[in-house]
Amino acid sequence: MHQVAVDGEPHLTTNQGLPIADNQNSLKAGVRGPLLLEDFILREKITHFDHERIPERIVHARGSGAHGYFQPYESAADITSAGFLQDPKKITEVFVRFSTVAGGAGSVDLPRDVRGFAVKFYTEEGNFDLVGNNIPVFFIQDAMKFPDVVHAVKMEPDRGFPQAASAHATFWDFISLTPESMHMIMWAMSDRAIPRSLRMIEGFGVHTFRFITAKGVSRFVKFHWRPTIGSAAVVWDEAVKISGADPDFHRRDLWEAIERGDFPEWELGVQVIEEGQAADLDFDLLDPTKLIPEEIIPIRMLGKMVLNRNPDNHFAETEQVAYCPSHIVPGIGFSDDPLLQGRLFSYLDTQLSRLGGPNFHQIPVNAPRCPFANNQRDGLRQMHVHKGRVAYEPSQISPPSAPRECPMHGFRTHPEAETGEKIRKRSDTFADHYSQARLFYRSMTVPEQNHIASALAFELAKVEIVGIRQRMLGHLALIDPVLQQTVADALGMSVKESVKIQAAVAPRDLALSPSLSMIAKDPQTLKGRKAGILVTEGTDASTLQALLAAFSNEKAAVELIAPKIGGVTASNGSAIAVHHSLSGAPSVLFDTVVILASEKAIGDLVREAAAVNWVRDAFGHLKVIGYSPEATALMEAAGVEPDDGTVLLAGANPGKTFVRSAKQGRRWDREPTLRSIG
Ligand code: HDD
Repeated sequence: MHQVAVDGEPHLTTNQGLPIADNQNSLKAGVRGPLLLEDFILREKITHFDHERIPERIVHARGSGAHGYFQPYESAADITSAGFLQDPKKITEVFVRFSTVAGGAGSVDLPRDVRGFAVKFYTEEGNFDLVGNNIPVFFIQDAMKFPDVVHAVKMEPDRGFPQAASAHATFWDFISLTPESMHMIMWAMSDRAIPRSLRMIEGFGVHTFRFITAKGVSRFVKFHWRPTIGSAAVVWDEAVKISGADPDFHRRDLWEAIERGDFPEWELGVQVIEEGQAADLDFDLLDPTKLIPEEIIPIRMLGKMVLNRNPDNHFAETEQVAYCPSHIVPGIGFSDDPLLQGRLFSYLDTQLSRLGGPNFHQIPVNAPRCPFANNQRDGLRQMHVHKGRVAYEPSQISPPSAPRECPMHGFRTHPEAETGEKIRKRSDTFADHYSQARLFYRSMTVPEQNHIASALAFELAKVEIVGIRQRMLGHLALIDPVLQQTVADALGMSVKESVKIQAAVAPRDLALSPSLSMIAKDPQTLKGRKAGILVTEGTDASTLQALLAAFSNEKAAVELIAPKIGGVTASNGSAIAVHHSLSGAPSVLFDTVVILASEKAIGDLVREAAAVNWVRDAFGHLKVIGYSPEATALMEAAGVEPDDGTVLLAGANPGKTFVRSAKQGRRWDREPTLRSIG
């Protein structure tokens, strides 16, 4: 939009460019009279406002986006001819949108849910959209079932709740009758579904894709995104509380990290499977409910993505961005995965209704950065003024600049031989629904296994229909009998009540894959994490300085919290400005916390429920807590039993002492002393 300057001043105008004299008052018949229909300025403004919202995405409606770039480490020409993967100097612009799946656009950021991880690469050969999730497998094997699984998880249609939650009868009704979903259920009930930050999620292309070389050699690939600062989750009780304390927790975290220059980064990698190797795997590569353990086929890292710019406008970019798995570039191809094949249709179709017609590719966030030209014309929201009389080819009267086919460099589908009857049938090679569910569950550390059991018990306790719970217990028996027993106990049910499920293929004990565990891979870092320091009147200035320096050294963000937003005066008389008042910043918002209370302030803090809860929650959420000697009374009031994750800040170098402990992350060994499964 152009700024309208009259006399050197910027002016408000109507959409027709008419300068507006008064933006405060509508046109009335007398100062106290009714509004006049004649007021075209009011009508234009209100009409535009009335149409501000567009249909939200049926899934993944809640999303947060960012701009950035991708750069390869080296040429991947030996496996793909994709232009953006040929040269380590080539930088490709990207736009990423992270999302939850079930909730509406205004829902909270931290329900238990899968996270979408969609990347648009604006390559010189056209846009490549990698539309993945933070979980490497999916609930269903065939696109035919997608509307069913989505209707089951969305709020129930008669009552309009629950919003953004799978803990209700219709979801578990569907799941309990869909054995193919069991592997994904293990992931969805794991800590992966309550991430600490979008900056810390892994991403997966889920399906098997193809990489094709310039010579036409095709190999199968699975795409992986790995955050360079490691993956982490919150604990469930924290997720519940964060949803109230900051419904925008993930969106804000992503925005603030980019604003402070702490740019989120991921490595992009692929597992490469030679065509002949596919038959050696103990499952079908076309089945999207299966993964290939890294221990069997390691990931080859191709390059790094950095998100370094926040959107200028949430609606124009994050809301209007349109990803389609069918947006592909030469050197990359599809497999016959029946879920992927269905997606190739669905996304284009959804953009037509969401973005109002076939020209959504002209919206700036969607437009290729390379030139694009064809003979498609007109349509709703056409922004181009196409010139000339020819909108077809071949033509002998079109100008030399008219677009022509490009046999040398154009996209070619890999010529895979296909034969077969027309048939509606699931391949027998897709029938083992339990072995990889077991593999995932058994590859977790003990705390992670406990969390899966707790999540199942929580969710199933919200299902009032006993038969659904009994059927789920039957599935759990096939995944792991100990898990079945633990969940049954937590529900106050007996395993004898379980519905006996006949597995189409008896589950097998596959070799475990420790790389699936987040805790086992915890990088033990404070980088990208956030510390909260509670300060009071008279806080010891030198301890505070030592802590700030130590956190900065570790590249951790720090926020100060005081009983009042006006800040405090430290022991040396300096005024300390703070980011939050105590009531607005519960400890769930921080990865690690410190209480720097002074002698004169501690009495008031101990009497303040918000302060006691601050400490009690941080302890319950297994965080490392630092405290000044004067704050001991608050630790006691919160019922904290000192352990190696509670650090008394006394002696020389309190900053170093504290970060050494805080870097080790949550104290999982504290958990069994605080919480039972269920
Ligand atoms: Fe999908 C959106 C990821 C299966 C149909 N999907 C959507 C988004 C992500 C995924 C990340 C949000 C994109 C954005 O931020 O705008 N979807 C997946 C993954 C799947 C998957 C990883 C399985 C491996 N999806 C899937 C199937 C279908 C769809 C089987 C339909 C047959 N998905 C859609 C959709 C959405 C969508 C209805 C809603 C909004 C949109 O496309 O643009 O077309």
